[in-house]
Amino acid sequence: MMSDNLKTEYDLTVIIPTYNEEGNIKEIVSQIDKVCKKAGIKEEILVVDDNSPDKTQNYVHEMQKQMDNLHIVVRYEDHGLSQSLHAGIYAANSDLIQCIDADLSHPPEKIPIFFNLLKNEDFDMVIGSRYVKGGETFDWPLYRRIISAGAALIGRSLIPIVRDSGSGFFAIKRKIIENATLKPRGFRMGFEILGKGDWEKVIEIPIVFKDRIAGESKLKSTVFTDFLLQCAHICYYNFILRKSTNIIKSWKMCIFSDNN
Ligand SMILES: Nc1nc2c(ncn2[C@@H]2O[C@H](COP(=O)(O)OP(=O)(O)OP(=O)(O)O)[C@@H](O)[C@H]2O)c(=O)[nH]1
Ligand SMILES: [Mg+2]
Repeated sequence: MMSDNLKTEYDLTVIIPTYNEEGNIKEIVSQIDKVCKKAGIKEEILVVDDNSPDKTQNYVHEMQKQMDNLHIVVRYEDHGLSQSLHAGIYAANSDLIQCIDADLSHPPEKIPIFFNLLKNEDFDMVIGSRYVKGGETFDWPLYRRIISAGAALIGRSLIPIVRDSGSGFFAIKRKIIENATLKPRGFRMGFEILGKGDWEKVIEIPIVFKDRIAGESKLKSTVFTDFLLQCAHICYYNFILRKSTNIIKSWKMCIFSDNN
């Protein structure tokens, strides 16, 4: 168990979920560390690995010899991306959390922008978005663009103020999930937080999403079913259990705001 004192030791925890990322882990860790050092952010880097059989863990242990801000959680059960992010958020030693993929698809140089919006502009959640002006996906085949845009559209039917609710590049204040009953599954942890978390101010910033170069995609055919189940649970949580008003709140924000 982490002591509460430690939570103030870092300004930000950057969580990297990994499964077989030996071709990317060293590069992403060093890029994050460089960007944060340059911006004066004292960051913890927390790798959450689902017991990868490749060299991901070995490389992290190697880098830990030079970096005392690099930590790793290895999970042995309930394999999954959202479950790993959830575990990482609870293991983090700071109250501001950034999630980023390991495969260099997300630009680490944007981390100081996320951090500033949480810390100084009082946003509760910041989302790196492919679907706002200036954002895009690079090198994606047509079928992937269609599936991703379709899922984004379904996401918008529940939380219309956010265009890219499926983005894995997002940052939160940890307090917004303290009282939420999250049911992490699939690849859309940010959407789970949007549907159930206790947020007031959310913003999207444009990102260019690049296709991975090293390693293989872990996207499974079940992610779409997971997403539909997640949508159903978010509706149940909002309308039957009445534990959140996020769907209605976000529709009201959308209707009464000039920006949407
Ligand atoms: N801990 C953990 N991490 C995972 C799991 N599945 C994927 N990841 C990590 O989550 C991030 C996103 O996974 P990707 O396979 O890149 O998924 P994607 O970006 O939607 O798909 P591509 O564009 O094809 O790469 C990467 O850092 C993966 O290593 C998992 O089951 N457990
Ligand atoms: Mg990827």
